[in-house]
Amino acid sequence: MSGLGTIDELPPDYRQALSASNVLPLWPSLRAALPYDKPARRARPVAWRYRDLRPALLRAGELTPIEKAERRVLVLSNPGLGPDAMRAAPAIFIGLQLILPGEFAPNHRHSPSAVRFVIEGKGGYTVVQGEKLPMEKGDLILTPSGLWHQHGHEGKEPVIWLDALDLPTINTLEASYCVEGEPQAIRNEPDASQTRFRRAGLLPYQALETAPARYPLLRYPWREVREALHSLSGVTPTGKAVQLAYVNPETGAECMPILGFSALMLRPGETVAPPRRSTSAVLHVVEGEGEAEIDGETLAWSESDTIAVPTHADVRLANRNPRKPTYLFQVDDAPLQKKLGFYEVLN
Ligand code: 1HN
Repeated sequence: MSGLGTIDELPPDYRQALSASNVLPLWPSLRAALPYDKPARRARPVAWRYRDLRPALLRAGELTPIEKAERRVLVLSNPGLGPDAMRAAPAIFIGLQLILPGEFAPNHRHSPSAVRFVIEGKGGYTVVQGEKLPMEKGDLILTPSGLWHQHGHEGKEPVIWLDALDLPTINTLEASYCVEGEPQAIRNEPDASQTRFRRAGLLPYQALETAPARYPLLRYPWREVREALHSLSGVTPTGKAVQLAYVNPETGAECMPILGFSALMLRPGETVAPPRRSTSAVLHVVEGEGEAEIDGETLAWSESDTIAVPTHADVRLANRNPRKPTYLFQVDDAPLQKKLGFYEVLN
């Protein structure tokens, strides 16, 4: 693999002496740590089919009461990242969470940042710092680092959502921890998407006179995202991605510090080949059916499936339905890569 030698070429007494001093030679591992031209990727393209996950999640509802689980979550584990990896992609934790009618997931806050993307069911809600955020299919709900959050369910059917967290990065930093709290007092007013931030381009005037808030908007209703995708599609040439980024309305920057979120629309029969990027990503199907071709591997998808896309991958996304659009929700680690200065669009 390289001209740098292997650990076995070194005399045993030398290796033992290094090891006894808690020291390693770099050169046998240098090329693995720093490969030429392209990262050595362990994460694989993977599809998790909702028709397989849903029964398993409902069974977890029978097996494990919420009081015991705290959060009833099945974790999407990318097999390339090891047998028990709590990672769908290198920097992305994805879980599917179930909450049953009448259940309450207790108030806590933690150092990792999380978002929820609602898959099915009516009547679920999350409370963040006293703000009650209704959860309808396709809504994006933010629970940023350090903010109190609890979940509840006032409906009749199971509610299932996708959790996306920056947990892998926070864990690598050995900085992940959680604090429990008393149930929050809920403010009796609609969430900010219905009051302060009714439409893009308009801000409460006061926002111009103070420093921008870090997390002014915590809920992005799907109804509005879907409508905006349709409007954007009218001015986007066929084959070009119709894609909207979820941003902080006061700064225009990505809404969370490590993970980025966007919504994509593939028009009936359309294929889109986005440029290769240095980020990894997870795609979740909101509606529609089609195929992803990732580094030559074809993965079929239908509604509520979830797909992992490794870094530097060649990707083609095809909507196989000739009559209906497909909508995808994308999570990536672009905000972190941009902050670290190595984000690249490769072609
Ligand atoms: C968490 O706090 C939630 O609050 C969901 O709903 C998933 C996965 C790992 C660590 C914390 C939640 C989580 C989590």
